[in-house]
Amino acid sequence: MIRASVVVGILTSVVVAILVAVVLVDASDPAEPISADTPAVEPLAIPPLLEPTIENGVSHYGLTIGTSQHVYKQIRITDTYSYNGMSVLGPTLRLRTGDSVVISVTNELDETTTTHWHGADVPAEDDGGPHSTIAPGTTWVADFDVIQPAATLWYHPHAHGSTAEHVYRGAAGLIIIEDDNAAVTTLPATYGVDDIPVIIQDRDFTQDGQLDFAIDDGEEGNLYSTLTVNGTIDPYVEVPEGLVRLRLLNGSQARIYRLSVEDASMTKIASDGGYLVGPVVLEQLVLAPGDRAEIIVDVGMESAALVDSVFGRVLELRPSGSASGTGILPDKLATIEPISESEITVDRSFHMGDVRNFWEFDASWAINGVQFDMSRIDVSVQIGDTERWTLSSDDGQHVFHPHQIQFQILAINGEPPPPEESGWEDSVLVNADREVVIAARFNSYAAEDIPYMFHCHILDHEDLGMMGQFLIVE
Ligand SMILES: [Cu+2]
Repeated sequence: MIRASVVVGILTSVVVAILVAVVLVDASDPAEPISADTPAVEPLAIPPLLEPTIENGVSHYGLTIGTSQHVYKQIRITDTYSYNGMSVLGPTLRLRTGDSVVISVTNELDETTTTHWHGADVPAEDDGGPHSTIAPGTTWVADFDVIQPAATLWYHPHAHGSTAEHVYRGAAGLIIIEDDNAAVTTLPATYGVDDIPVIIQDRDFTQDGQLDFAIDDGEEGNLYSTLTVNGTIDPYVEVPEGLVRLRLLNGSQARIYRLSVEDASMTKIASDGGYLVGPVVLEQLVLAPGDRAEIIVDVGMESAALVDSVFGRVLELRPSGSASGTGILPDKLATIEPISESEITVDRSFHMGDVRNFWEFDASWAINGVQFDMSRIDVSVQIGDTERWTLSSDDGQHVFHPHQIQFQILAINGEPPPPEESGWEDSVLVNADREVVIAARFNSYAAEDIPYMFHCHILDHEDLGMMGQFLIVE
């Protein structure tokens, strides 16, 4: 027998769903894409490099997260979160493979947060996940050696239930790792000149210019209608003619970008975890939340533009005319030892889906049928093993992101990945039309006490429970 409350629940769900559908049709997309034909007005903000103090060969960095104010739109002053007193976002950390680093993170917010080093191969207690909370007014210290190759990583809060909001309000920054790879020394590498950080995030603003934040439990998460790059709306950046490197980060809550370059070629040189084997010329680059990509744009005498399929121009690359870039694109960038079938010792499957009961209105995002529980270990990995994970979904867009490891994609829908997805990755798009098989070597740190996370990087889904925990045991 069906109880009356269940019937009322179903009817309410139907009515609310219809109302929501009527009110929200396409509200998240921009009114009109920005044309690349007219020059951009605002110069791109470049986050400063954070200088370390060096003691006994150890590089010490200090980050402080707090509230701040930023002008996104003229006249309006918007309340934001940031690191180190910036108006929004945080400074860029530039590390080097082999460095020993200590990063202290002080929380000046009036709520608990964390700071996670996304893509970094670090011990679990230094990873900054939901277990490494930083209470208001306290400092948490991460202490690790940089043991991975050159890559563009990022840092952001990761407290369970508030990750989306803290990132949305502006708490995020880039990490650049450099190394001694001799193959790439001719690439553009002057930060802010021909090596440009490009942090892409969508936002909505209230009438009085404040950030309008919401979690959407739907299949796509919450999409906003204004695009920002490093906190700037529709920016330009002056660059030398010749090769320019863009370090792209999708720091958005949920939006997936489809990027191209107008009036110049686009060549991908690096994925999440570092350089590809060789450069790959691309027509379009799909950048899901959490993803990074390094691209080279060959800027001529006229402006080129990074363009998104929905928003139009993301960033105008304007030749300054005063300098000529000296960068040269090599044929070979890095050596990647492919993970072979014979190396694989364990197989696992991760299914990403909605486990709500039929009478429930709100989605219950889960992995393998269970929602996040900080006291439950979902997976134990033996250190030294190489594991193959099959990632699938039956509804919604998901971005599978395990902490600590960089993985290789073995197959997408049973086919080998294209060259641009054949490097090291830490985040990968998964949906009903895209089953992905990945493999990773677990050979750096054991984590017997504090688990690492694996989760969906659509932050709405993550905060709503689409996250699990793995240990790496001796
Ligand atoms: Cu998801």
